[in-house]
Amino acid sequence: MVKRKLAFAMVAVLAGTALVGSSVVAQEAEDEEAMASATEVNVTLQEWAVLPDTLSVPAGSVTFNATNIGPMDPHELVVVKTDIPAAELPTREDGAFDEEAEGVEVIGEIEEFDVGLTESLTLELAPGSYVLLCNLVEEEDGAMEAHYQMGMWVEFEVTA
Ligand SMILES: [Cu+2]
Repeated sequence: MVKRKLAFAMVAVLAGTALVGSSVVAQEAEDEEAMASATEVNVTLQEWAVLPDTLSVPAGSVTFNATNIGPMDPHELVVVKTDIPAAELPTREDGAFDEEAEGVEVIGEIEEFDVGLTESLTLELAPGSYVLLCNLVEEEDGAMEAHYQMGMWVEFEVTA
């Protein structure tokens, strides 16, 4: 009886492996399709604003092309799914947006990059309310300056 169970378990494992293999291939095909049909959003980052060229996109694959025009500071682009108004997001002690808080979900981000550069990120976005923001904090004349507090955020909508 024990032997029989083992054999059965082996078959289950093999079947499972085959399934994983085919779903990986399917996923890759889906990814390629998504890349081809991604909605492009060009986002300008500057002191102190996040300025996308559209405030609403259809759900699905979305490519953010973020350009940092400074003039001085590196910036980043964080894509947050939340129903909380953009100006009222939970913050940490240093003034930064709290990425771990209740009611917010960080979907993806372009890490900080320098003035004059453009960085891209493609995400699968479900319908809902989002905030695009820069969450850098730096010391400025001895005080902590959170880019979120300085106004580097914008509300963004993904429609069904
Ligand atoms: Cu910034």
